[in-house]
Amino acid sequence: MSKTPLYLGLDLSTQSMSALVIDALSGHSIAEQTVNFGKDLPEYKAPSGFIQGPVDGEVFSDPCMWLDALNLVLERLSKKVSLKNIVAISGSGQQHASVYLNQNFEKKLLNLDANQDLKSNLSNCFSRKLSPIWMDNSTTIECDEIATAIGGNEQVLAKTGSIMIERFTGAQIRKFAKNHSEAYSKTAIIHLASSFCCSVMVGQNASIDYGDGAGMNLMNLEAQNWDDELIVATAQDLIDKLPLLKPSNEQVGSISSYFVEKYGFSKECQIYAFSGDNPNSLIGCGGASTGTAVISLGTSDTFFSAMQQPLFDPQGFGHVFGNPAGGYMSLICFMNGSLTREKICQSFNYDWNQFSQALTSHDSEQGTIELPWLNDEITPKVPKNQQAIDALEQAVGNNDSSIVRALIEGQFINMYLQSQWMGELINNIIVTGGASQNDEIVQIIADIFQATVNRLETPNSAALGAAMRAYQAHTKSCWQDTTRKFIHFKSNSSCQPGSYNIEAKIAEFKRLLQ
Ligand code: XUL
Repeated sequence: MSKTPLYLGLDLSTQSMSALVIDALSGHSIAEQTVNFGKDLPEYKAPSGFIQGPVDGEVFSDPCMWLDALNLVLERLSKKVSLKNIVAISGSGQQHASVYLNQNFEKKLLNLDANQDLKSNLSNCFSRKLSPIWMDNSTTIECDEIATAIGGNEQVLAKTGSIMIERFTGAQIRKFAKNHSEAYSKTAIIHLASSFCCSVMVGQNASIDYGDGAGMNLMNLEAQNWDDELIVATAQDLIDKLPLLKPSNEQVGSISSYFVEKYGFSKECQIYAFSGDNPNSLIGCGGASTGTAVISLGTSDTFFSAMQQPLFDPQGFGHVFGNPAGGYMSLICFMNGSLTREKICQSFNYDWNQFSQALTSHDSEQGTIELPWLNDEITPKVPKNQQAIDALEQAVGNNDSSIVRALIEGQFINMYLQSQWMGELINNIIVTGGASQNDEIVQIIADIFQATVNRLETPNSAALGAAMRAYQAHTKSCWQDTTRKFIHFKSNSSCQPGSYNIEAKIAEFKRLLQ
């Protein structure tokens, strides 16, 4: 077994908990384990990691399921790697999800019993059984109330880098405080998924980092502190219930003795602040510095990149978070991602090979484009587009597969247009996520953005980013060296831009919008 220093990245995502170990000498990942919530923990009855709430738009996850997953992933990992060689750990959590804990939490963390699992240790520490997660959009009223109290969304944008957003934590906290005031008053601390997991690993309440903190509509981006006005407008006594805000490379402490006893970690192993999945992915995709954008093609598509200055999206659809490597990062999230691509594929009864063929067999120069919103969209905020839905149905009837390319080009023209506010010159794009395996989609991205597109060796960019952050903070290496050491592209997968008449396509897209 390896004796070289190892670094562990944990990733608590919507559907799974993963652990990835990197070797500081070789610069490669040497072990990876995943616990899939649906498959491995079926007793939580959350096949994709979440459950719908009783009210329309409510989406929750069970934080006890996350604890069980942490036990299980570490148990599995301990069979593959000697955990005593891990010198530092950091982690990643799905952004915006919040965990509500009572006053038992802090005391209990100090005395975790290694003969029991984490859930049994911490079961009486929750003041709210379930955690609202990023898919919850039930807080429109609370968003309006907070924005009005602050003097409008322009003010919220200027303070936090985003207008009030339903899934962001501030509006979620307000809704809980309003509807469950007693349980809210029994809440001693509110963590994000990331800082909750970090607290458990270190055995004390951990801070929230600037990367994930910026996704709450509560942090003043420039002051890098809780914003007094927003805190007051959100809920009573909220300031007493929030952890401190700290830089992402903060050394939180040594690992809790629970993990030393149970899994054989070294008691010297250091824990560094956890962050959100998008800030971690920025690092784990090699996007720590400006000039490289990341496109993650998942359930929803996201586009993000490092930013020197906190420029804000004047339309209010995009977000600015803290970049764990320092400075800022932009993020835009599109609801019409893989679900829309799947819908197109299924409408024609295609498999993914036939879908790819449909993309290549139609020329982009001559082809038209279509608005890509087969489902409601948040960037821009528009309902699903009936014209596009009808056009797809008609094309299926006529067996005219040119619509496949028209819709996919429409997706990335929209992404191109919506990313223009960032004002960064993008020469390189890293694509990650399931659909990044599709060569034709990758070529369309290269053409539209006129950038070189690369794919990564490791698909789990959030866990890799967390492990890299642990390495960087522990060794105090510079980000350039850290990126060079751990980011490896898939060989022969680089894609160069071809000629593309972007102005004509944009004109057509705008015409369709009218
Ligand atoms: C970003 C967002 C999602 C979550 C879950 O704002 O809501 O990307 O971080 O991955």
